[in-house]
Amino acid sequence: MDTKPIQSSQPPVNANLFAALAAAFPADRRACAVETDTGLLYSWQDLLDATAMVANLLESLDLEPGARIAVQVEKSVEALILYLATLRAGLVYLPLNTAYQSAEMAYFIEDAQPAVVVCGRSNFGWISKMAFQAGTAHVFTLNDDRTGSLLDRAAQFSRSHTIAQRQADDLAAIIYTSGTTGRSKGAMLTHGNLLSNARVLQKYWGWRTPEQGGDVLIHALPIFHVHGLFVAIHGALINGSKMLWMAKFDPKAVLQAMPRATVFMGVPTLYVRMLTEPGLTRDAVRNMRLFISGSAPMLIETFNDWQQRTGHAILERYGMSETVMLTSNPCRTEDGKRMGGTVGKPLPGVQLRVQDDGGKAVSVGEIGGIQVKGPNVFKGYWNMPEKTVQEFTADGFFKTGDVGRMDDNGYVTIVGRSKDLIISGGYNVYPAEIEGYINNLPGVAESAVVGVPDTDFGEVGVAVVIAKPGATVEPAAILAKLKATLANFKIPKRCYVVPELPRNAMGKVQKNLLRNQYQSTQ
Ligand code: MCA
Ligand code: AMP
Repeated sequence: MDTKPIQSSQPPVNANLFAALAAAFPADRRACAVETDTGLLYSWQDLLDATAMVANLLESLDLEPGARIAVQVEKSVEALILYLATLRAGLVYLPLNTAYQSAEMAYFIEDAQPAVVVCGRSNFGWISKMAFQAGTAHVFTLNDDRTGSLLDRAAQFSRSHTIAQRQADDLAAIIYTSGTTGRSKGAMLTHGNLLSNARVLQKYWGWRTPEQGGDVLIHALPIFHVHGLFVAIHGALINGSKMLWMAKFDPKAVLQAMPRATVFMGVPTLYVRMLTEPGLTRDAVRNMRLFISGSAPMLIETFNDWQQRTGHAILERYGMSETVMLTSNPCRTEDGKRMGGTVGKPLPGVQLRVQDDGGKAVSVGEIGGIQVKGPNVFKGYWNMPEKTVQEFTADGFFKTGDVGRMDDNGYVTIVGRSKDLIISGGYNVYPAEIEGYINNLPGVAESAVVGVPDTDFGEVGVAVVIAKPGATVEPAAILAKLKATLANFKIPKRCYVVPELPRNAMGKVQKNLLRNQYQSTQ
């Protein structure tokens, strides 16, 4: 008997995320896809042409499958095009916050071993040196004024390009997220992770296709983290929705754009800042359909104030770099009511459970560690197989490090974190990393960094430092040294030099006591 498998004449389905996004572009390719705050207009055809040219350039470099394209550039539509082109070429996108300084960049480049690095003109000198030393073959520039060697080179390539064939399990991006030990971990996300999440959110948040009247998204977040890069961009593109593109968040500019938009996404700080604008009225938001918040806890006061001023209940959702979006408050009434103070219910396809320290499920309403499973959960940490194993349970649930409870209607409330993490204005700051730098400064014996409440950023860091016997250390000098080394959002807002730190019987620093002591020292 002939046991040869039957060959199908059908080409395999392409699981490349870009293929799904491009398939959703509206039939009218001349329509505007992205409008910038400087008045530039990009059509859907422009996105297709430009991503083809950049993808052709990347493919001409003959990179290994799975090669990383590390990008530290200011927000621009060309940066968006580079992201999409990287997907299109089947390569792995690695975005880096523009606030990162040389020590941070050196770590990412050494760890990820990117084949290509793209940076702004003003950083080319030091970044290219660092990258070439680490074995990177190509360094391009991309500036926020549509210039740079990446675009110069891409201009020589064709606008025609066949989207690279990828499996759902192939890597699409690596997102670095800080670790409790102070060492950042690269979360490996696949085409399948990102596409499944984008499709679930498209339905759950009731995005309206152009045929259904269309949505218009105000995009005011940075594009080097999950919120701005994936949730916002995929949300708009997979739905053929136009984006009003803002290089930086400016509350007045967002308010001005609202009459021409329907959806806004922000971290709580953006809502807090918009609430200080007298122009935030029911009339200003008359055209808006949906306000979404996430990345950090939203105070119930902010939720209530927003509802009172605008008539809109903000939809709060919860996610992580490792998992993209996990839970969401309902958008459509048939899915339930939006409950302020909660992060809503597990999204369709996401299994979420709350367990005690002994690995047993807690009762409804009881507090425990949040664990998740689903097609959105990442493939593991780059180059850290042991760490990856540690973060999953034996039955395949990812341990989020968030502490919360679920009520009998399935709504999840996050009450804290078992990981020592500060979330400031939507950015994560790991005290262990900052303490490591402080402890290495001359004259410092030890330090503890804790998060305290802040009206603008939600939470900010405070450093408490012990000097070595006989040494004198100045708080201002410590902060100045940190500022010269670390990303600006990581710098503690205040620093105190004290004789000793409170410790428990085991000798461990009692950070809860420090939090209480320094919370009202603004
Ligand atoms: C700026 N500064 C900050 C922060 N941002 N300090 C603490 N926390 C911050 N987040 C400091 C700067 O160091 C500077 O200090 C001063 O504030 C002004 O800086 P500037 O750049 O002008 O600030 P800004 O433009 O007002 O920025 C604030 C911001 C920004 C708009 C809230 O931080 C932001 O865009 N945050 C969003 C972050 C985000 O997208 N997160 C999503 C992560 P100095 O004057 O002393 O130098 S994705 C995620 O978390 C998960 C997966 C999820 O669920 O979404
Ligand atoms: P990241 O490392 O940037 O992916 O941040 C993920 C973390 O942000 C989560 O583990 C949560 O601690 C936090 N987070 C995200 N969304 C929310 C939210 N809506 N409420 C409270 N915490 C959130």
